[in-house]
Amino acid sequence: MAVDQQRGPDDGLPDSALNPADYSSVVKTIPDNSPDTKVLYTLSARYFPLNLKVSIFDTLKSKSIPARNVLFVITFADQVLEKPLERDADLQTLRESYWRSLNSYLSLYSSQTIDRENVMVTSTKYPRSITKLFEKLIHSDHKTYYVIGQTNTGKSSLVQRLIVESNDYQSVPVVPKVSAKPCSTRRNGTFVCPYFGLTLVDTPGMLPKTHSIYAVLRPQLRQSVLSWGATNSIRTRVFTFRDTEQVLGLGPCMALRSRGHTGPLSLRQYFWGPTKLFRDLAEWQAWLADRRYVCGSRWTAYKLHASAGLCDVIISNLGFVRFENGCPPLTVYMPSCLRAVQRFYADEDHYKELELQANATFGRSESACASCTN
Ligand SMILES: Nc1nc2c(ncn2[C@@H]2O[C@H](COP(=O)(O)OP(=O)(O)O)[C@@H](O)[C@H]2O)c(=O)[nH]1
Ligand SMILES: [Mg+2]
Repeated sequence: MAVDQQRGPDDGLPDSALNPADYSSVVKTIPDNSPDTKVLYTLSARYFPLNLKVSIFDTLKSKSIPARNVLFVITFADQVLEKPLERDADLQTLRESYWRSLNSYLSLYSSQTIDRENVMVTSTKYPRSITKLFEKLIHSDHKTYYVIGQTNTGKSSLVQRLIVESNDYQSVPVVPKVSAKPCSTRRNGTFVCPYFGLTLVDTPGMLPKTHSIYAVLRPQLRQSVLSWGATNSIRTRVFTFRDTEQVLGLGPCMALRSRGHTGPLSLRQYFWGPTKLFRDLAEWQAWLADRRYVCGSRWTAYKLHASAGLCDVIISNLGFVRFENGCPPLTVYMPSCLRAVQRFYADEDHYKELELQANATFGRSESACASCTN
């Protein structure tokens, strides 16, 4: 069977019509009072962990669906690795690490914990990862899964490939369409593999209206940002700050200011847009105010915690910056409605997470931001 990749929805909508489903309209389609229904929650490794909607457990509880029925699938594992995934052992290591991370992140907000068994890691570039997921699904008792998650986190790809995996696809008349263009899945699609009794419900992609790039960027740009995320891997750059007033711009939504730091800064980034070293502050201020990209959101300055060892700063829906050689006490500027966590590694697999606390807020009023999201 040809695995189908279409360029965009064929409903004639213009490219700028990015209409993400909201969280409540997606979960509303999961039947009430259905303790046997399961949820497969896709979390793209690119935005992990900030793309997890922590309130999912409460929502499902109101439908009598227990937390253990949620299977977290970390997709796009290939996008955040330097080497291709080639061995099941690597998959296992990743799974351990994401499981720990999920619990560490959740502990910032709730008392909920997740079992290791309920975390899987996949990449369409490593088909064995999908085989393993498939085996897990067919060995469970009740096999109806709602596949939910943010737009462009690989939900439709997963459903498509699970159907292929079932080798039962002749009995499945259509398979879901996959597209790099966000919000291509407009309504639920139910796919049944009769032989295994497996039912997969592919849902439209969600995008949070707050705490995300959706709330910040001009509408025409949201789409290209999200599509960019589906097709680009991380990049490594080394920057040298030569004086104390330089600013590093990471895409149009984040800047690092180097006051007090002059050494080289080795960064791995997964960010949309160009990375530029600004020579002086005035130029940077003009850039931040550039209304071509960003709605008139307020901006917040956060002081990063200094760290001698490896650390990451993860920004909701945008990506992450990794400080390879430790982090100097930089100030990071970003639109106030985005969230960020800083992650400190004791070693590759052990780390703790801290949400960044705002230091100062400046710029235009919040209301200008809201008016741009329509
Ligand atoms: N590199 C990579 N690309 C993927 C993976 N999963 C999906 N994609 C691509 O990401 C884009 C969005 O996938 P899609 O399944 O439509 O996402 P959905 O919006 O969540 O249904 C498509 O271009 C897919 O080919 C993955 O594991 N790795
Ligand atoms: Mg889809």
